[in-house]
Parts: sequence; C-alpha cells; structure tokens
Amino acid sequence: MTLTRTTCPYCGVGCGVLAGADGTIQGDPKHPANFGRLCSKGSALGETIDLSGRLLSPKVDGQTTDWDTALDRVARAFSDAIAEHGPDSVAFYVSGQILTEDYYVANKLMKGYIGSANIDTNSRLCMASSVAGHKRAFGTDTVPGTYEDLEEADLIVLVGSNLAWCHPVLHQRIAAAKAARPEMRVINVDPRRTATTDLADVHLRILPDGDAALFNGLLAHLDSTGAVDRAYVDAHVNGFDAALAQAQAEDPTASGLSAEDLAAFYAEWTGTQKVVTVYSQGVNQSSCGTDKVNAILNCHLATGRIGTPGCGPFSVTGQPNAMGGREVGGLANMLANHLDLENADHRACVQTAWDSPTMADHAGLKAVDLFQACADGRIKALWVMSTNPAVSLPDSDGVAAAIAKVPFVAVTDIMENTDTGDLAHVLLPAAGWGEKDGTVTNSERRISRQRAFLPVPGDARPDWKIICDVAARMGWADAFDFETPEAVFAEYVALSKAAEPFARDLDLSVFEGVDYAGLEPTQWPANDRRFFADGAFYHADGKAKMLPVVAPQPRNQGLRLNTGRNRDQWHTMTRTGKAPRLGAHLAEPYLEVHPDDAARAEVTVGDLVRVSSGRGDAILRVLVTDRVAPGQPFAPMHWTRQLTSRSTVNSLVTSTVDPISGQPALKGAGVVIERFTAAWYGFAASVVPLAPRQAYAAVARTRTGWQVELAGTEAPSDWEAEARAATGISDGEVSMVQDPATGGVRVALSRDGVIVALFFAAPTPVEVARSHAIALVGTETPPLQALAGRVPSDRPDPGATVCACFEVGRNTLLAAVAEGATTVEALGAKTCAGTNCGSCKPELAALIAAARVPMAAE
Ligand SMILES: Nc1nc2c(c(=O)[nH]1)N[C@H]1C(S)=C(S)[C@@H](COP(=O)(O)OP(=O)(O)OC[C@H]3O[C@@H](n4cnc5c(=O)[nH]c(N)nc54)[C@H](O)[C@@H]3O)O[C@H]1N2
Ligand SMILES: Nc1nc2c(c(=O)[nH]1)N[C@H]1C(S)=C(S)[C@@H](COP(=O)(O)OP(=O)(O)OC[C@H]3O[C@@H](n4cnc5c(=O)[nH]c(N)nc54)[C@H](O)[C@@H]3O)O[C@H]1N2
Ligand code: SF4
Ligand SMILES: [Mo]
Repeated sequence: MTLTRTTCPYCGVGCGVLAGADGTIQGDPKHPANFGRLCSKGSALGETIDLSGRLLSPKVDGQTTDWDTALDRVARAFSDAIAEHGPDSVAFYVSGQILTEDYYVANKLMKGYIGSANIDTNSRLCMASSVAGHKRAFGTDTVPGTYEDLEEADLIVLVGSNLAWCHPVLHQRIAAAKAARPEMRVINVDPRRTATTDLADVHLRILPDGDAALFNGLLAHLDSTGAVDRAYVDAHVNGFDAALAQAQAEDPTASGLSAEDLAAFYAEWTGTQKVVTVYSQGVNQSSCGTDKVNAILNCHLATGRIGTPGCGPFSVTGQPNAMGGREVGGLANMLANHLDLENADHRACVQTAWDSPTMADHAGLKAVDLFQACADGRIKALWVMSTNPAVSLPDSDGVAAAIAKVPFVAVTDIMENTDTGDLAHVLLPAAGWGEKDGTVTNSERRISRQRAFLPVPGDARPDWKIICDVAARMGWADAFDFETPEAVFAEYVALSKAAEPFARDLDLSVFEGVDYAGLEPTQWPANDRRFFADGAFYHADGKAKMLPVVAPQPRNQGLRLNTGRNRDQWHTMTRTGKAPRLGAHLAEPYLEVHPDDAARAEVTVGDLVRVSSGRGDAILRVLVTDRVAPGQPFAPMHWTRQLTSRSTVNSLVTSTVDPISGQPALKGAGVVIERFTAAWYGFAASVVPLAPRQAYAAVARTRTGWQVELAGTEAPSDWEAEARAATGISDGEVSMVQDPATGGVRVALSRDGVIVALFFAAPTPVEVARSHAIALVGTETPPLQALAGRVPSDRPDPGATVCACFEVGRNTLLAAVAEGATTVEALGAKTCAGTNCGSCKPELAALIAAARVPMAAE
C-alpha cells in the first residue's frame, strides 16, 4: 500500500499525515510539526472519508443538474447584481479551511475583477483580533513564534487557550518537553478549568475579559522592578510611556485574581527570560480582543522578549489554513500578500501584477456587518465557501434568516445537507480533503502540501477550479485560466516578488521555482530565519509600537455564557460527526454549570435546561461541575440543526464585536437558565439515519448506526408509533415492555430475528447503558433480553468513551484504577487508553485524581 504525504485538514498545528486510499492514516514522522504524532481527530480521519452525505453533483433550486447550468446561474446572478447595483452589492464569505490556492483566486476575483472588497472569512470569528493587534504593534501581521520556542521556553503562559483539546499535538510537545525538563513551568490563564489546566503548574482563574487588567498590571510591575529592557525599548519601540501610564492607572485585581496570585505570577514572568505567551480564542473572541492582544504584546516588547529562541508572544491559529488566508489577503480589510488595501502604491502594485481592470479601494464588509447587509437587502448575491455561517456566526438564527432573504445564494461545500447549504439556490460540490491538491500554512508560518490520495467523487471539483470557472463565465477567462493549483501557487509567489520594493514581511522567495509536487514543509521567509530578532519591525520608522490599553471594568452580574470546543469534534461536525468513535466522547450538546448555579435553577446532572438570551434559546443537557466558575456556564459550539432540534449555541450569542477588529464576542453572552420540563425523556439506537424531531433531540453516529437522545413535552398516546417514528423503522416485529410503576417504556424492533432498533423512554432521564444498547443493534439477541437494559454480568458496560482511539470507557478505566492502575502509564498498560494519540491523557489523569478522592470529600 503506497501512502501519500499530506497534511491534516483540521487544526492549525498542521500535522503531517501519511494517508492511503484504504483509509490508512499515520502520523508523518518526518513532518516538523508533529514528528509522527496525531491527535484523536487526526487519527480518525480514515472514518470520515467515506462518501455518505456527500454532495456529488451541482444542484440548482434543489434539483440535481450539470456544471454548465449551475455555473451559468452563479455567474449570471453575480454579473446581473453588479450591473444593476454595483460591485458592493455582491459578497463572498469564505474560510480558513480552503487551501491557499483557493483563497488566492477568490480574493483575486473579488478585489481585482469584481472590484469590491466584500470578501470576508470565518477567520473574522477567529484570528481578526490577533491580526489587528499584530498590525498595531508590529506594523504587519507577523506571527514571530515557532513550535520549537515552546519546547525551549522556561515558562509558557497559555492565555484563553485550551491547547490540550484544540491543538493537541502542540500540547503533547509541551508535555514531553516538560517531562524531559521538569523545571519548565506552565501557567494557564482561563476562567474555566480545562484539560489544559491539568498540565499547568498554576491555574489563574481570571474573570472573563480580565486579561487586559492582568497584563497591564504585569507591565506596571515590569517597570517598577526595573525589568524593562530600556536599551531595546529606546532602539526599537514607540509608545512605551503612554502604554505604561495607562497600565499604572489600572487596578490589576480587576482581573479577578488575588493580590498574592498576581504577585506570584508577576514575579515569575519578570524573573524568566525565556517566556512564551500563547493565546487563542479566550483572548481574540471578545469585545476588547484587540486590546487584550496588545496588552500581551506590550509586555514582550517592553522586555525585548520577542524573536529570540524560547521567547515571544504566540497567537496559535485555529484552522488549517487560517494563516494562508491571512497571507493571500482573504479578509475584507486586507490586500493580497500582506499588502494594505488603503495604500495606493500597494493597490497599484497588485493591480499591475494581476493586470486587472479594477481594484477595490476601500475595505469591504466584515463578517457580522456582511450578514447585516444581507438582512438589510444591500447584498443581492452571496457566495459561501467552506464555512457554515448559519451555525457559527453569533445570532445564528438571525444570520440564517438574513441568508434566506438574499435574492441569490450559492454555497460550495462537500456535504449535501448543512444548515447554510439548506438556504442556497445553487449548491456546488467541492472536492474534499484527500481528493485535491494545494498548500496550507500552519501556526508557525510553515507551508505544507495537501496531496490527493483519493479519486475525486461524482462531479465534485476543487474550490479553486469552481471559482475560476465562474470567473471565466463572468468574462475574465484569461486571468483565471489556471490549469493546476501549482500555477496558482506560482502566481502567488510571483506577486510576493513584485511586492518586494515595499519590504513587507511576507517573503516567499524560498518558494520560487520550487518543486511543487515534492514540496517539503517550509517556513517563510525561510526555515530557521527569525522575525524581529534584530528588532526590525514594519511601521514606517522600523519600530514596534506599544499601545495604551484601557482594561474593561469587571462585569459580574447575571450568567455569562462561555463557549468553545470539544476534544473530538470539529466545528459544525460535518466531518467529525461521521466517526462513531469521535461521537462517543461527549455525545450530546451540554451546558457545564457550577453547582451553585445549578442549585439556584433547581437542576441537576442529566436534566435538560432551556438557556435563553435576548437573541434566542437553546435546550442543553446539564453537566454540574466546578470546572466552571459560578455565573459562567460553558457550552461547546458544535451542534447544528441537522443533528439537534434546538441546541445551536449561537442562537444565544449576540453580535457584539470588537470595534477595531470586527471580531465577535463569542465567549460572553448574557443568559438565563431554567429547567426544561419534559413530559418524557428517551434514548434510541437504530440502523437507519435519524432526524431530530422531538422538542429535544440530539443525533449521533454509532458503530451500529445512529443514536438519539430525546425528550418530549407531551407523552405520546401510542408508544409503538413514537418508537417507530423516533427510530425511523416503520416495518418489522415489535416487542414492548411497559412498567406501570415507573412509567418506563422499552421497545425493540426487529427484522427476521435481527434487532434493528431499540427505544427507551421514561418520565425522568433514561438510565440505560448506552454503549450496551448500541452494541445490541444488528445482533440476534432475543428482544426481551435486549430490553432488560441491564448489562449481562459477563459483559461489563464500558461507560462513556474517554479514549477515542481504543474506545475505552469510563467504567473500564475506573475499574482499572480500583485495581491499582493509579498512573496514566499504568492505566495505558492495563487498558491501552491514551497509548495511541494521547489526546485523552489529561482526562485519564483527572479520572485517577477523582477516583482517589474519598467519597465524603466530593
Ligand atoms: N477539537 C477541536 N480542536 C480545534 C477546533 C475544533 O473545532 N475542535 N477548532 C480549531 C479552531 S478554528 C480554533 S480557532 C481553535 C480554538 O482553540 P482555543 O482558543 O484553545 O479554544 P476555545 O475552546 O474556543 O477557547 C479557549 C478557552 O478560552 C477560554 N476563555 C473564555 N473567555 C475567556 C477570557 O475572557 N479570558 C481568557 N483568558 N480565557 C477565556 C475558554 O474557557 C476556553 O477554555 O481550535 C482549533 N482546534
Ligand atoms: N459560539 C461560538 N461560535 C464560534 C466559535 C466559538 O468559539 N464559539 N468559534 C468560531 C471560530 S474560531 C471558527 S473558525 C468558526 C468555524 O465555523 P465554520 O467555518 O462555520 O465551521 P465548519 O464546520 O468548519 O465549516 C466548514 C464547512 O466547510 C465544509 N467543507 C469541508 N471541506 C471542504 C472543502 O474542501 N471545500 C468546501 N467548499 N467545503 C468544505 C464542511 O462540510 C463545513 O460545512 O466558528 C466560529 N463560531
Ligand atoms: S493536532 Fe490533531 S487536528 Fe491538529 S493538525 Fe494535528 S492531528 Fe490534525
Ligand atoms: Mo477558528
């Protein structure tokens, strides 16, 4: 079996993968991002490349059609809108998950040919505050860090980053470095205790948005203790005095931390030369995100701790090509290749290189404004590529309604049914990961190839090709006559050459004339060349800039909803949702609630709550835990209308944005929670695909088909009919057991002696061993035995999955701990858990710790 060297399509770590057409997936030992490691999502890639649910042909108005019809329709809709209402009446909304070549041609078409800058991307929800912070401080959007810095650092401060779940291989690299060098220290700044906290020596549980006060306090402390590098500041930094004066006027306890915790943190940061501050969405996704970024950068600039090994600020990118998108200028306020839209010389340079008829000369609409313009009727034609805004944008119900109002909507996706695709007039089938070729740039500016190892299915085409096909039909065939992604890449590299006179940071000369087919993972400007090591920045005078940051006042009344990610799901689950072993870890939409808040709302573990905000509501399962602070419930962002009836978390989030970056405050919606009173609760497993139809329903894939957690507001009069509807099985024999004492109902549906579905319902949350019930589906177990719902003594119930790779459940692990496996290594030796990708190791450690706490202390 020949394996192809490619790159993982999920997070910005950008791990190298060896992949085979039979679904073989291995970490690439030679890739400098991962050296052979993969996390649970990467390891399960083989389970997500089947063609189920794929969009395989273009569709116009819901009807399958051919490419010519679909492309003509898109081109005509855009050309007509532009002719009638001008270039700013159309928009593209793209994604950090398309390849650099796709991004480059989309940006070229919109900015250089249509002549508008109305192209924005989901990176607006993700990296925009970091981009804006970098530009303010450095004069350009440069991420100076490398992964090796993380291993060389003596202190790593993780701010608003759940690295263990979101950048697992980087987390593992840090864990390995720390194991080898135990004196290395990790501090985690997060209002929530996460799997990442478990690796940290110190957890600073700040108040939401307390980061600016924390880092302002650090700056004042650096100054008062003589730790500022005066020579560096004098030579390379402007704005020190103003930034310091503002920092001195602030009260660091506004961060929510005690004076002792602050003093200890400040002393450690001040006393350690090699410090890396890693930050992510807890910093960026805020109404003061850009200021938070600059508060962090200020401290590194004041000490000259930037650009040297083992030191610096490090904004880790989320998506596989978030960085590539920034390079090609995929945001509405950027031009290609790190050039500035507002700069006439830059515009002229790009226009000359593109030989284009026009050039956008003012910033386009940023994501939230773009969908507001859809709602207002200003946008007449919209093209969404590789992102699912009807789920992932704040006020997602409002966004879905706005998309539905646009006279023409095209969506390019790999999946047939998504919440956004369901609103499109034209659906364009994209070739997916493994089927297409191109490049991506990871968090450390390393460009790697994604290579095809599967045939392109059906009529699908790569995104760059679809964009060029539409451009050609709009009259620009010559400028978009690329035959291959290699040709696009070459033009992108050439544009960087043309921009050389402006001496920007983005220097792609190492890629000139490179062997694209065999391209080795390579950093720009060149492997091992460091940014800012010599103190040269990109403001006009070559200096960096420190910014005065006004910390927001702590707002600590009411419930504030924090949101984020789960270990084993990727965003709106269109791909990870296909892998049974990924679905088994946290299988339904939930809300982590502090015990005090749960008591106040009179809810307990397993109950359902209705969470409401001024925007909308969502029904979520309650998880009572002190991992979250009082007043700060947390919900993951993943669930959609395809999989749930009413559990899309962004229905709750308001569209407040950071005034500088336009990035929405996705981590801070004011909410109220109340018990969701259900007349009955249920669980079902079936061999056929399930649709969410009850008041509460959450569907997931299983090894034997599909499962659904459900609840209804009215007990059905006919339980057999309900069970058949819930499981999608209308034929076959039925066996039913009812328990009048408890009101419980159990139904088995079988065909020719084979169980095809099981359904359990009760007036309280159903207690049935899920994994056991799922395993019975498709077997010839006698129905009444299956309905006993108890686990036969010879087959212990493994419980909820903790280790996705080996599918090891919580009960299995607890039993092993009880038998003496009280270290992560011992647990691994006994159960295999944690011995493949290692993503569950933090949870294994937590489980061991919890199991050893005497019951009375819980
Ligand atoms: N498993 C998985 N991995 C992913 C993704 C995925 O969907 N699933 N998506 C990828 C993408 S696109 C991205 S952008 C990254 C995101 O990666 P991360 O940013 O690490 O992930 P999040 O869970 O969004 O948020 C991180 C933390 O911010 C904390 N936080 C909330 N408010 C504040 C605050 O005011 N201050 C501080 N200091 N912290 C706060 C939250 O409690 C949370 O633990 O993950 C990438 N990796
Ligand atoms: N509340 C809350 N909301 C958030 C966040 C949060 O932390 N909290 N995080 C935000 C962040 S950081 C991000 S990055 C966004 C992510 O949110 P989205 O980008 O909306 O989520 P995805 O599910 O990654 O959407 C990618 C889509 O592209 C499709 N696709 C996959 N491969 C291809 C391909 O090769 N070509 C094409 N054309 N399509 C493809 C997938 O099927 C899927 O429909 O969510 C944001 N929303
Ligand atoms: S850490 Fe996991 S999701 Fe991220 S690139 Fe590596 S294997 Fe893929
Ligand atoms: Mo992201």
